[in-house]
Amino acid sequence: MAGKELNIEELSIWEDAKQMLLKAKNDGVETAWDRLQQQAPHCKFGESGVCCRICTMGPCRVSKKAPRGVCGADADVIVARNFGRFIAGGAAGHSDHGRDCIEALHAVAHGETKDYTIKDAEKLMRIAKEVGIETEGREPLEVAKDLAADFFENYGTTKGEVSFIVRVPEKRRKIWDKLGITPRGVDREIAEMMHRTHMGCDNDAANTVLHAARTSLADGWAGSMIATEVSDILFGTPTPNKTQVNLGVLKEDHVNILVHGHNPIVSEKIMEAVNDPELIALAKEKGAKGINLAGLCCTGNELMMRHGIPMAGNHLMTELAIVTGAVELIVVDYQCIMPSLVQVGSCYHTKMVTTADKARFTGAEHIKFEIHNGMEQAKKVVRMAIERFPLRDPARVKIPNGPVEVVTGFSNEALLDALGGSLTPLIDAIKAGKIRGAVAIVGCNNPKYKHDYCNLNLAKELIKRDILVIVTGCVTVAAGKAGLLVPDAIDQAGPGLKEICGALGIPPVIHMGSCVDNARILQLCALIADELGVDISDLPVAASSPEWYSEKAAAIGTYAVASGIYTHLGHPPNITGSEVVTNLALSGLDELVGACFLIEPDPFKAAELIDERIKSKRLALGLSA
Ligand code: SF4
Ligand code: MSK
Repeated sequence: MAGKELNIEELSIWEDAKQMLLKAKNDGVETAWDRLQQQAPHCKFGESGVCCRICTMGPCRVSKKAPRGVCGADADVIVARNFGRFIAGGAAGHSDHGRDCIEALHAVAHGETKDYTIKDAEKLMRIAKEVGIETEGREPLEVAKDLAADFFENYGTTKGEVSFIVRVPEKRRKIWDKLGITPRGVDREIAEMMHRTHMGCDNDAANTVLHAARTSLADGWAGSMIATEVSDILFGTPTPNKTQVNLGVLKEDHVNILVHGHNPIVSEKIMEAVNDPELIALAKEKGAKGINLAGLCCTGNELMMRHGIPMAGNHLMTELAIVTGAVELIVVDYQCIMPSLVQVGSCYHTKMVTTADKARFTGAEHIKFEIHNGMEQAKKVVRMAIERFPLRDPARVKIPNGPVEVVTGFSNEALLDALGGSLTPLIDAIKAGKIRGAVAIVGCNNPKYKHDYCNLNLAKELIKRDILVIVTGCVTVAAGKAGLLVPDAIDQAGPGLKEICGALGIPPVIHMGSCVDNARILQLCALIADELGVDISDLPVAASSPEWYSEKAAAIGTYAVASGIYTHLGHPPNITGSEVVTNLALSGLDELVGACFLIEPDPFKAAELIDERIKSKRLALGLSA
């Protein structure tokens, strides 16, 4: 470890994290926090976005002394191009995940697999009808063939606009049409972004940023939305259920398996395999009491939402979960998986297994999952974990105590159920000022922040102000660990929110799923806007990603803004080297799409500023502040 000794107290707000950071130090295990220190200070050119590497006349770093790259591109053009590619990366991640879900649906519909089935046929029919597919008198599998085909087309170039455009409020569609940012096809917008940002193409920063918005909209209203809806069709639409979070969900006397990544296609089969009686018997033969499955990050969110599988931790807990010394195996699909997990695992007896050809890790075992062999491969993985149980060194095991209870599973369908079948009670509560607004706090951890300090404090501050909070992704674990995801948390809410959530028996912080499930929030906003006959930008709502790190989080933030939702980030993307791009992000977009970004690292100040915005939206709707 280079540099001065890290002060563990300053790294995370959580006891389980601090205990494992200390253990990591004693065990000689390097973590993200150590490597952040080695990387600091970060390159200022990179940080402000003015480093261009897109051709070999460069790389060019522009500055006051050398304001243009070799080709003549200035800081605005370079920053906009870098930002555009950043968004394209995030949109590609979510949307390729969505494509994998469609491939699974296609295989099920065509009878190419017995390992996956349609779990929610009612939702299949409803969604198919919504996008204009004939459902009357037809068998679900026949409809599924057409739905898969329609969704595949959402990725191409000929459709003209994505299928879920039908969900977009009329006023919003007009705004997009006027600006020329209505999303046509996922792959089309991403490919066009790569084209535009090739040397010598789009050399107008604002024009590039608008295409970044279009690319992100293809993610939100197609790639991510398709991923969510198809996952519900294949694995069941979530309904409220109880489970537990934090590292205390690991069990000392069990074989512990962690699932990590994003796509439920792998983790669903692992979940079935850990319940296989033969494998449970084998685990007992090896001296364990059973097999314990827990989730990390968004694959964890998917299993938690649908099946109440406990969650071991969020992004910055992934290395620390292995440091417990109690994990036999971690099985991953893709996205947000630190390459370091292989090294951390090798310091203990933990095996890392990869499952997707597009996400292999040197040093990990690769067990390729395909739609036709998911169950067979899952059993192989679980068997491998069991075989490793005898290799565990009990002297090196330390599992922090005390998992915390959470209530999860709030799909839009489940929320509507909780509301008695219609949005009216929610809208009435908003009109009466009992619920003053709603904020989705989503996204990641980033070791540049004290782990979960901003995620948690923002949520707490907002519910105090009678603002309903919705969480997805890694923020879920922060809210869960603090006890905010249970109905009793209404005691920490303002009087109005307390009254409404108390009457409905729901927590003041609602868990809606994984990163792709932010699409559920888009749909919910659209439904409320339609009900009120206004645009999404007129609603007293906001989004926030206080500790974000990934390209995907930036794509989510951008589609939220482009959909009319004011969005807070704890820190800016690498755009500050361009006045044009920064001004667009912080104010210019407000004039164009009715929303913009707010950058504020302090969660208390952020809560104040978000509250101001909500007040202004309420007043504009003729409601009390
Ligand atoms: Fe330099 Fe222009 Fe090439 Fe970028 S595109 S590396 S600014 S010459
Ligand atoms: S996993 S994108 S760290 S939320 Fe979706 Fe967590 Fe952010 Fe990944």
